[in-house]
Amino acid sequence: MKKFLEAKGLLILLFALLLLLAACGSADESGSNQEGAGDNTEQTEEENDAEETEGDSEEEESDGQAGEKLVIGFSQVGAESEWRTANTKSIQDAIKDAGHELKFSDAQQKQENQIKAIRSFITQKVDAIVFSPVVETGFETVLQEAKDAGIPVFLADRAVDVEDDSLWVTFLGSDFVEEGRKAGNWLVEEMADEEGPINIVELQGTVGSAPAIDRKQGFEEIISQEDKFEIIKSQTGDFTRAKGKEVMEAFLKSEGDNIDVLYAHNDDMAIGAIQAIEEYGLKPAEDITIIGVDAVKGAFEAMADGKMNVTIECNPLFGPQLVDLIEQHFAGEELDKRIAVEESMYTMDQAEELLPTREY
Ligand code: GYE
Repeated sequence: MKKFLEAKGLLILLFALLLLLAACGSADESGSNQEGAGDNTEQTEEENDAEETEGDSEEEESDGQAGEKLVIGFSQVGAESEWRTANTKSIQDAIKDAGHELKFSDAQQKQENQIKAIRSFITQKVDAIVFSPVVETGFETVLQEAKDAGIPVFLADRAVDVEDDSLWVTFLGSDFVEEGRKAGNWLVEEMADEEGPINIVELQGTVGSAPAIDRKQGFEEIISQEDKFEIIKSQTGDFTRAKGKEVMEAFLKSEGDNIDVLYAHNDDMAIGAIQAIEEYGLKPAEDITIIGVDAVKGAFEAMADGKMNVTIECNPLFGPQLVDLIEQHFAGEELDKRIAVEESMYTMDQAEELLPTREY
């Protein structure tokens, strides 16, 4: 019995020693890796057996290694516009072309659907999540859940408004404030010789979405520098043609000939509004100056027909760039928190020539 106790004591001592060694090893590892690659380096450490057997979910659920096939969950906003359709295809194609597996979810412009989709990606233990948030706020909890599960989140197209920016790896998307400024600057120049008041109606994007908030802000920042401009009506058209038409009908009903300019936060709403203007008996682009954002084919067609004046480019074709960033992350590279897509602006006189070359 004594011998047995002695042997047991020795075993316990040995085990404790082993545990101590394992603990030192893992502390060292995570320390050096965090410096090297930011917040989500846990992903590449799944070989740490001690942690694995203890059931640490952060370590368990990540098997993305550099050059490896990844399982990527993509929570998309919806299918509300031409821009969105092009963006969905670009991201889906890029993920598949790079040999990764895609799990896709369309939120139909509803935040609760996106929260559900992200939770389901977490349960399915995907390697990475691509997320285009419908609105900016209200995603803290679910993003924290993804972080706790050790799954890196890549924001595509739209930003979130959360305090802790370690909840996502990087944000790849357009500078919407700058797009609003471009729209404002174009109008200021176009109307340089006109006397005021110049009455503007605004079709806003989805309430609470980054592009709606930012495009409004950038535009107002510029036009507010001159007294002659006034936004007389501003309402959401939810980024869709149908809603754009419906709201423009209401604007025309109450303001009619008083309207000089339409600023639409996307081309689809502008195109819907053009129909409303024609049905009301006014000439789009002549009686009412029309500004859109996105530079989709539909806007080029409207401009070539002389029905729309200008569109500010917002490029949706960033799928390949996004996949590169995801792969860089899994290769241990540190990414900038904010990566902007470069874009331009196109007017009516360029439309016919450029239309055949437009990719979206
Ligand atoms: O401008 C609009 C779409 O988030 C940039 O969403 C995107 C916007 C785009 O529905 O057409």
